[in-house]
Amino acid sequence: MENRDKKILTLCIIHQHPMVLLGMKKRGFGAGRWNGFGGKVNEGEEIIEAARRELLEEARIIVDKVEHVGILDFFWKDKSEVLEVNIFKANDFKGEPVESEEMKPEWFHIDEIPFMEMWPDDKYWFPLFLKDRKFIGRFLFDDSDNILEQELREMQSLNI
Ligand code: 8OG
Repeated sequence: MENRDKKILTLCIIHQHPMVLLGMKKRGFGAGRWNGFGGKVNEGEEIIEAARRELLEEARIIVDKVEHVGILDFFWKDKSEVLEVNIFKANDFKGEPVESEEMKPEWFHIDEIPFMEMWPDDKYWFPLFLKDRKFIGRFLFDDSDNILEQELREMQSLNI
């Protein structure tokens, strides 16, 4: 496990209770799914700065205060790649979300989150996210992105 190539990614979701801002991913990895905004962390970039940059690039909004709320590792049965997705929450932002080449933003009521059109793991951790909890976890997928194994733990802090 330790030798697998690990990619560090961000995922930022705006939560203005009772609404969350998601985007329809228009191209690339995860296309056709609703998700938060995010992507790969560049060399030498702080993870939190990467989260802010992706929000600006993908939704054209600026966030100041963002909270690191989750770390999820994703594995695939027949791939050596591991994704570490760092999940962030922001309540306030500047600007108006607009469609970019990558994402089409839309607000959803927390009772109407489109889990059927999201990554299959999201329905497990989103309830913790909405309750302002912190969490870590790992999900193992098959090559059709079905979950084969999972672990999810609520944490007091992510300083592990
Ligand atoms: O740069 P790129 O768009 O390929 O980055 C992938 C984005 O998708 C990044 O924000 C992290 C996010 N992501 C995964 N896996 C999962 C997942 O299982 N659930 C959710 N909600 N997001 C994921 O890479």
